Amino acid sequence: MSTRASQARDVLAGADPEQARLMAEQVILVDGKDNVIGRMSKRDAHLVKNDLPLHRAFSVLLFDTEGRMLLQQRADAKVTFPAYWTNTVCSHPLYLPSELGEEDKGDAVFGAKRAAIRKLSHELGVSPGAVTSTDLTFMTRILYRSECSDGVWGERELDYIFLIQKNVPLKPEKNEVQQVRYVTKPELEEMFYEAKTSEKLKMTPWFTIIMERFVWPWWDVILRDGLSRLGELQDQRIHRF
Ligand code: DMA
Ligand code: MN
Repeated sequence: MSTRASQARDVLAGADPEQARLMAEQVILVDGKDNVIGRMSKRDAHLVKNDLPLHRAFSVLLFDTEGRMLLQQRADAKVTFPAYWTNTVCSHPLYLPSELGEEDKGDAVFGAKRAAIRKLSHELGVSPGAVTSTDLTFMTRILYRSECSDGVWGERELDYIFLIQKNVPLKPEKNEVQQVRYVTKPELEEMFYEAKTSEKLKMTPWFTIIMERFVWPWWDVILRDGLSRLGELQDQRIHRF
């Protein structure tokens, strides 16, 4: 291919068609204090050459009633971080009245909960009735930046962290998720050790941050008391990494 042709080649050329289609979704652009400043396609908001515009995201960590955490391995079809292991589900609230929180008195957390329920259904086949907004416990927000190894794609997000403890039937969507696995604390410690010491297993950067900074101690509380005492550990801050 000539240089000119390769320059003209779209960043999504060769991408999985369904994942390329989803790149048209409109994500919510925010400033560093989480004020909404606009919208952008998921595609444009994840390009390193656009300086990775800061946008709103969410990460859900679901525990079963035995206190095991549900992980997923991202599908090879994913444009960003394909085949990486990560927390139960992550995605973006979309620039829609329902997911901005406009239908809930401007409550952005509630908007993110609606998005989380939508993606639990889309990625893992959790029927929307099986997990409701009251099952989602909001914990905190993080702001982080991370580039994919391809140098083209990356993340710079203001990420809302939610916990769930519930046993739910799963039916993973193959275009999103290639495997799911419930892990105990020692099993996840082993996976992080393997990710650090070999190339065979990769963990997403945001899951690594969330675990190291927050979830290891939260997990002890969950094993002892379920989610009932976690309110004390919740905060309204934006933690920067
Ligand atoms: C984006 O997740 C959100 C975080 C917290 C990294 P994702 O790439 O899985 O989003 P989507 O499923 O919408 O592609
Ligand atoms: Mn993102």
